[in-house]
Amino acid sequence: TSDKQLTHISKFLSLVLRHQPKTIGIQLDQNGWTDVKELIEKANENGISFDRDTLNYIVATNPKKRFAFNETLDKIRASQGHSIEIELGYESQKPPEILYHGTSEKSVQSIIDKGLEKRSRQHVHLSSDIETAIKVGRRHGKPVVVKVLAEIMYTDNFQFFISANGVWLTDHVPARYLKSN
Ligand code: HQG
Repeated sequence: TSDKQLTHISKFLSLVLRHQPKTIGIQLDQNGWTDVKELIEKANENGISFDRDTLNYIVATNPKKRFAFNETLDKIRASQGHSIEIELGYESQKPPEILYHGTSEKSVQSIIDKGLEKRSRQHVHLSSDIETAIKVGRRHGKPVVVKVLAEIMYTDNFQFFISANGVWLTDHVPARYLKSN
């Protein structure tokens, strides 16, 4: 399997495990898990062919570690990024003093006015390092990094979660918790 094919399969997995399981007739349980055998079968029926070894390879080598198997290795889910409503079950934890959010230049004014909103996803996505935020922002245009006063938010009883692949998640960042420089 070539790198190009692996990326194609990985994008397909993001689509069905985060957004549209129904397009291939699979279901996610309330925690986002789906049966590995069924996923492979239904994917193959829908023209995306890969076997269990290839899936193992993708899960292990995916640059953002987007997918995870359960303990018994018969189920798989995306570790974050969902638009459909599921309960990831991560425990709330204290974030670092500052977390970063990458966005595009064109969204900055609206973010300063309204704070960070989760939009189509289940959470606002934040990172503990600026480099990751720049990459995330670049997906949307000219990147701008917004600083979030995460520890103060936490002290004010906002919840923060860290996904299995190291992305910080929260529900909403009111504008007053954005740092101005
Ligand atoms: C913006 C990728 C205007 C927000 C990444 C973002 C991440 C506002 C966009 C993950 C706003 C939503 C998520 C406001 C937020 N006014 N714009 N008030 N509040 N926005 O893609 O964080 O590669 O849903 O700045 O690495 O970009 O897919 O969120 O630009 O971890 O694994 O609304 O997706 O991971 O865009 O990215 P998205 P995101 P994967």
